[in-house]
Amino acid sequence: MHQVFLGIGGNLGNKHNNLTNVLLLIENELGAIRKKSSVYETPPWGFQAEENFWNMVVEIETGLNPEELLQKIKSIEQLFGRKRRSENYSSREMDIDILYFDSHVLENERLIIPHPHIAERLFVLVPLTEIAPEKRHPLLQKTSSQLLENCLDKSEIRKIKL
Ligand code: PH2
Ligand code: MG
Ligand code: MG
Repeated sequence: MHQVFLGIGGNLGNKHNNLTNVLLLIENELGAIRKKSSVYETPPWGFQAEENFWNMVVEIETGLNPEELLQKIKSIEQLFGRKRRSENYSSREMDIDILYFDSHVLENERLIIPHPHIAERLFVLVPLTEIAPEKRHPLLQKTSSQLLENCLDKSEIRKIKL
């Protein structure tokens, strides 16, 4: 079995329902959820949009390999009506990113693991540090807490009381 951290988020549609539903789909299709962060409201990072995101991070245990996991993630994203709206960042109903896959380092045309932007994004580091403060980034060799401390992103992110 593999320990995988997923970053989840969206800024279109009913964000509360979408997160509730995606957690069920993750449990059914990808693997058991071992840890689940709080949900955070976060401003769009890297592009302009009206709607803020709701983001969270979960730790799952899966028997899938990275390619199988990616294929299933894409099918799940499509269930939420996600369409490729542009080559750049754009608003979306649901995005599921593989942050870490055990401590593997992997790069091909479809997939880069660890996710290349972990260290730059408060919307990832805050929920990740909440559930895995000591998890070490296999390339940067820093824990989530250390990455958070060094992060230059100063976005205002807010824990949502659900
Ligand atoms: N995802 C992006 C780009 N920007 N900003 C926030 N706040 N949350 C996201 O999940 C997000 C983003 C690309 O996937
Ligand atoms: Mg993403
Ligand atoms: Mg993605």
